[in-house]
Amino acid sequence: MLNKDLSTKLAKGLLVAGCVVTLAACGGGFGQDYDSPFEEPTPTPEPTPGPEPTPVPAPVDNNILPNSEFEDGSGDDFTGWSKLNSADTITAVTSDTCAGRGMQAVSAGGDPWSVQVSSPEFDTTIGADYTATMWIKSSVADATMRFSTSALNGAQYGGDNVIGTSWQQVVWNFQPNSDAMQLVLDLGASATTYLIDDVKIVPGLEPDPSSCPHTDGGSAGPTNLLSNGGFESGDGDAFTDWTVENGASGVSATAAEVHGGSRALQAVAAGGNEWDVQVTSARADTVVGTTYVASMWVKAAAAGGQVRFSTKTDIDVAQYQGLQTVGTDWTEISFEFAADDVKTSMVLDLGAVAATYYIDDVSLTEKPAE
Ligand SMILES: [Ca+2]
Ligand SMILES: [Ca+2]
Repeated sequence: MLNKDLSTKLAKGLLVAGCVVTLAACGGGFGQDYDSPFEEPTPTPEPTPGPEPTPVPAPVDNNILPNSEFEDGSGDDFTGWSKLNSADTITAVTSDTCAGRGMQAVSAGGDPWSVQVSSPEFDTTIGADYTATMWIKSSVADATMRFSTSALNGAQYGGDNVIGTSWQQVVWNFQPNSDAMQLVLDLGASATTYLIDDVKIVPGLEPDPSSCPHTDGGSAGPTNLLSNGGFESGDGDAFTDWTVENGASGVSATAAEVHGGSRALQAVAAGGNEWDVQVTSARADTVVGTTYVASMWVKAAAAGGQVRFSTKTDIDVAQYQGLQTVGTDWTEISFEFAADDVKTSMVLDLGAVAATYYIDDVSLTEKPAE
């Protein structure tokens, strides 16, 4: 069943791959001025489709695009995404999505770039094969949209995709011309309202194997009560919605060791008290007596690290997890506790032993009913 579905998608991917249009360079200046319309590309000859790929045995989530399911962001913002044109018409929706939050874009019909949004930047290998995918539906039949890229060495453009009124996955195979780029959604060509979710980029030629709505019934799972739990937002070594309480000189952002997205927290501890290196989340709304699960993904540069969660509230009675051993592979550490206040910050206590830690994808969720 799984393989059959996947084969269908792979075949679909190949079809679209046959329509790929690649433009190597399209004049200087692109990337500095996002408000300028793209130059129209000169189509290059269509590439010959490659051999039928061998279906992979099971879906593998190797997406490299941060916030690809639009779950992060408040109001109509999508963390890491930039609305380049017609920003007012690009909003967040929570119904009729693949799961959780999605993006709505209203277009009056015009130039492809007149409604335009770009993804967070992602690192690439120049010339390698990548596959961008997106789930999208239109309020009218036969709308057209395309993918493009924004990068130092010039934009690249996909061909037009015809979008109907049911959810469909559009696929674009491309070869980056720069070692970092943004994926751009050009949504302005048709007069329609689009709904969009699950924008993914994976290395290679096989499309992301996601379904829409998600096969778990459309639920995004428990809501993460922490904002910026993936540490994707923040300038320099700062992290939006996180506060370094102690040991700030050892806390920085890293792009080299990440569990998800393109940014994680690095903490260098000298060894001492648990709280000597301490990073605290923004306050989350919690219900007194309700059980919550805090989780972080963590690894250390060398074996023997020890970290823990604790809580911080206004009632000044913290709850502490026992120290958890951290090895050199990414490990998920979870801490279950009953909230004792209406606002709770999660605290990462990283100071106990001398180690360098990498931390990513911190979440706080209500424990599901059993
Ligand atoms: Ca979503
Ligand atoms: Ca991250």
